[in-house]
Amino acid sequence: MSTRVAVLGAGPSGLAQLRAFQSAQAKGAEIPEIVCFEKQSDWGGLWNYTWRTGLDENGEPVHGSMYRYLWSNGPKECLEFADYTFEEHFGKPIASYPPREVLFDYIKGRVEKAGVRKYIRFNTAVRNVTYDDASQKFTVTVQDHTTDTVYAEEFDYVVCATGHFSTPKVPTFEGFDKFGGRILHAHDFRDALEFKDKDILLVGSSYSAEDIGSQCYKYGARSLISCYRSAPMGYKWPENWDEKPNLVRVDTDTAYFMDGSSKKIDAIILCTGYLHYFPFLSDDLRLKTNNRLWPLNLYKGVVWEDNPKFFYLGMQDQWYSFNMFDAQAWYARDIIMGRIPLPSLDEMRAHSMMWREKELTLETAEEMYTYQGDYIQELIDATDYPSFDIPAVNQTFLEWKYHKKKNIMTFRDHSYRSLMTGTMSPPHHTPWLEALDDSLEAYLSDKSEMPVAKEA
Ligand code: FAD
Ligand code: NA7
Repeated sequence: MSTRVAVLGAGPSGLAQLRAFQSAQAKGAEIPEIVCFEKQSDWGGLWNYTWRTGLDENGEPVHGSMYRYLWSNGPKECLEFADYTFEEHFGKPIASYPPREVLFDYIKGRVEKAGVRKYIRFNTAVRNVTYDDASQKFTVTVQDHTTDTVYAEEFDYVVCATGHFSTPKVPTFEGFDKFGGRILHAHDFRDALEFKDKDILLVGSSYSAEDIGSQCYKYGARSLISCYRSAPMGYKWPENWDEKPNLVRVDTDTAYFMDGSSKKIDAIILCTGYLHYFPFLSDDLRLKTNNRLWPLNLYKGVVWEDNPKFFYLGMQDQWYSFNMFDAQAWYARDIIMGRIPLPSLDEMRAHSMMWREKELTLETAEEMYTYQGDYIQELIDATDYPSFDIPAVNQTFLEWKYHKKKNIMTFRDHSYRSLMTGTMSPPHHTPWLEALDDSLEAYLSDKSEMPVAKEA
């Protein structure tokens, strides 16, 4: 029987794995048999928007954490695939911060071109994965919701690409059980219009707090207050947005903060991050980490050191995203195909510790994305993934950070040069704050949403 590889999840990381194998095949290599299990009915992972929250139509925990009106939170030039550019997909240069639907379209375009949908079993949730030392095989047990059957198959390798921004981390605060308004986690936030004319409290000081708050501001929240545990976000917020030290307690309608201040609020959105959660993996295979740049036990950030036939993709905190998943998928592919030999366990551990020790010295954002860029460089140097100018991507991150610092409400109006094609992106037809229609059609059209000035 031929070598069999299971890929768990068909989000950007799982799709990168399918594309990596297909790319080797297109160059004449014989590839293993691949089966990808995806619990949703379509591919794209988080980028496949759902209005649902809680449980899905099959009773599975809803994977989606994205919301309406979500636009890329970094320049698209930093996540561009090196083997499939935005220009190739859209047939023209487009602006730098596309809304979700546009990025979803781009992700789909590459895998449609590669013809890898045939490898995916949709509506199929992975229930259990175990490894048997005697047979040296994994048993993957899944539930196919289309036929409502549970079955198991054996594999030689498993690649876990189920993401880590879907199981919410939900702290509690004194008085939550008495609060009279809605309390939700960012994972369940869907539409900013729900919070129009409301006074909102955001707990947390990272991407979700920044972006969900900005959405609520854009779509008409009356006031916002965000609070931090470690450090403020520190942007120049609009006049109806205050930033406070952490929440101490709430009563029926008021939040009390560590600096002794308080404010009446209508709703609380917990932007407190996510758990790496793999309930379907046996304990010997399960990654246990918080959201950070160098989780341990993963050689080169992908190989499960305790069992190097098991791989994880995309488990790091993400400055880089799509092209990092690619670099990881190409690397995992080449180990599976015997093109890259693995060192001894001690050497793998020593290598991981070196990266961890470096991670612990990082202080600034620039140091962090440069570190992640160095990591990606190390991976792509080892495979045939098309090389790209990582120092130039780091430079784009630097400009992005500068634009955010200058004005958090206008940073998405800036444009950057593609590091893959050299083309400068055009400005978008409408400033982000005025662009209320986030559809693909509106984004790709030339029509401004700005009101036309009346002639005198
Ligand atoms: P996911 O996209 O989470 O995909 C994992 C897949 O695994 C899903 O399809 C899921 O259904 C499937 N799966 C999970 N469990 C099972 C199971 N038991 N059985 C079968 N299938 C399963 N990144 C950016 O680059 N730019 C952005 O602007 C950006 N914005 C973001 C905004 C939000 C709100 C969030 C939460 C994340 C954002 N990200 C952004 C980061 C995001 O993590 C990556 O872009 C990307 O989606 C990660 O891909 P992935 O394949 O690793 O994981
Ligand atoms: P992150 O980036 O993991 O950030 C989580 C935030 O939540 C961070 O500011 C934490 O503060 C804060 N947090 C966590 N627990 C608490 C408690 N108990 N009290 C107060 N604050 C808390 O998650 P995000 O959802 O913002 O971003 C995830 C991805 O989504 C990101 O990659 C984007 O692409 C979109 P800390 O700094 O740890 O003190």
